[in-house]
Amino acid sequence: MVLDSTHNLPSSSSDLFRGSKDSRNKCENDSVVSRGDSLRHCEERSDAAIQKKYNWIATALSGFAMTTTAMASAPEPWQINFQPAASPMMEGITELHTLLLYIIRSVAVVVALLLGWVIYKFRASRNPIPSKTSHHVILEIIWTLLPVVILIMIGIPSIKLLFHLDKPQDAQMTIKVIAHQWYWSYEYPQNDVSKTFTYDSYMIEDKDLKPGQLRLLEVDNRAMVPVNTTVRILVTSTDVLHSFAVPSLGIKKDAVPGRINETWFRIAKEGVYYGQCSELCGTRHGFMPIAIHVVSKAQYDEWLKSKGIT
Ligand SMILES: [Cu+2]
Repeated sequence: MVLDSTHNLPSSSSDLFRGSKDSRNKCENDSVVSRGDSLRHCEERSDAAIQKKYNWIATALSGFAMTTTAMASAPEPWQINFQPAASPMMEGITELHTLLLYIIRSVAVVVALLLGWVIYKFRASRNPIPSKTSHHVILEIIWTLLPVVILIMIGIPSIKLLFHLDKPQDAQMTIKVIAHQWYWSYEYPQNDVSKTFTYDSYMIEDKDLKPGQLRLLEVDNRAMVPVNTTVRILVTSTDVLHSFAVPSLGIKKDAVPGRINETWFRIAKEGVYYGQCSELCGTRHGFMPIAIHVVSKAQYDEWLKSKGIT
């Protein structure tokens, strides 16, 4: 799949592991220079490394060989796993998803083994006179407490994640996303209100696609965003319910006429991140994609200049 060349992602699973090892080594070196700051950075980096590792394991365990060479922010044919996380929100969602997978698989394995053991050990030929036990205090305590412990293990990280997803910490800029039947408008509010500008973003029809452009995903005017910037997104609609959804950013916000919903993201890699309207909004619901183009701060300033903002 051809995507924006600015994507600079690991080309194989061994690169993922190499990446985590490198970052660990760098951490060790950093900590010689300045202990306090570097320790925090070390933790952040090693968290990211561990998560990369888990993502790889989750992909492998799912039984499908998802190629790591074309990691991108668009869907792949036969993809069953998430798109690679491109924002802190999606990193959190992927992490929780991986935790849930481990828990679900453990429960499935334990139940299957228990069932097999019961079928074998208590079969009629071996137990002609079945036990008449109807109560077992210890067993009942265990099968009540165990699910409670599992639910707490799931509940704590998911509530933490919900709070994290809720609001941006000190957003550096705001974009207002306005949904229409069947296209998006992006409004860039400026301190000087007269300089606020808006433009429309329509899907490129099949007949107009250029080589390398993604069918049903590419648009004529992408939403432009600078890299490493916390962006507040305000979502609304002018006609019916739509939903602003970008999988690699972990965003899915309803666009409701007369209301404004809020979400945020922060993207660390330049590139193009694709999404689609995720609310059945009419006949052309499937033809109003979202393309977020993340560029360097210098390129973003250039683009702003072209819009008359200095
Ligand atoms: Cu829609």
